Amino acid sequence: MGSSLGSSELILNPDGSIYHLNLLPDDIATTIITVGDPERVREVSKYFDSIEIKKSKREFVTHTGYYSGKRISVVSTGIGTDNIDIVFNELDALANIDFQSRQINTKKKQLNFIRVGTSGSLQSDIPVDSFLISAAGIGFDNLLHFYDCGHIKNKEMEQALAAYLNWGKYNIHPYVVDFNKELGDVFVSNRIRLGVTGTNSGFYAPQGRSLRLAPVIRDFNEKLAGFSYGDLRITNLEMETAAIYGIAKLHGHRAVSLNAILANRATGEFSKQGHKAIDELIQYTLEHIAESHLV
Ligand code: R1P
Repeated sequence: MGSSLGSSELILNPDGSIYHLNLLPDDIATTIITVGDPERVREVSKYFDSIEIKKSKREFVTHTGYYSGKRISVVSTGIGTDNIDIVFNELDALANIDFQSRQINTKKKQLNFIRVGTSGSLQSDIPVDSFLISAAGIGFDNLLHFYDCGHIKNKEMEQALAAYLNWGKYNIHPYVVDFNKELGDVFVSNRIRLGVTGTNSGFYAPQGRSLRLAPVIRDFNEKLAGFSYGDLRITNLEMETAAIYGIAKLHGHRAVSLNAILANRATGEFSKQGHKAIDELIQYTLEHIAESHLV
């Protein structure tokens, strides 16, 4: 028997639920859709045939139900990789830690994570309202640097990118983690393109935006758009994907990120029908889960 996790390590609420997500182990399905916006949870679960669980705390809203005979959870993460650390560690704890004994289960359960999010493209040929699967996530934030993660990264792409950007002087050391290809293949069609997604720790200067404050790296987006790695290029920016890929892979789970492109940063355009694009991506995601091997 291993040692049990202390009460400030595995924090449980008085009802036995996990600290931030407010969930019990049986509340989650094996297939979990994550969305940034808490309001988007009901935009997903409105398509379920039935909903059995509705729970929330802070920005973390969870609905679990059935779609086409498959049990699915949808969980909101809020914005940013700091929240991803909380949500994905707690979802893993729900699946792989016994809350009574506070011990890690010997038999590990693998979860499937599908992010359904919004994003801005870096190239003019990736139009607003189009869909994109992230084959890899590039983390410009710090989260993965706090974990022993050398074995799960795409070190080749990481080194090529570091040499190309040469941004060490800004203290930016991007990490690269690939999607789970088997899970990604579930969502491949001629409706959705494959890309590489940059994940940053902010929305304005960290994505090359300037209102009253100018970014230190003035050609941030152009520089990223100019990187190529084999057939791949950095296609879009958002705020969660690389961390999701990293924390999921470290725990042995499978993850894929699906993006509705709302902004085109090269042309300066922003979607006039963003809600419709997200709704179509939600329906696309659910239909592909229904037709897939996912249980
Ligand atoms: C910023 O507006 C938010 O939108 C994108 C970014 O990743 C960030 O979370 O995704 P969501 O629409 O899924 O939240």
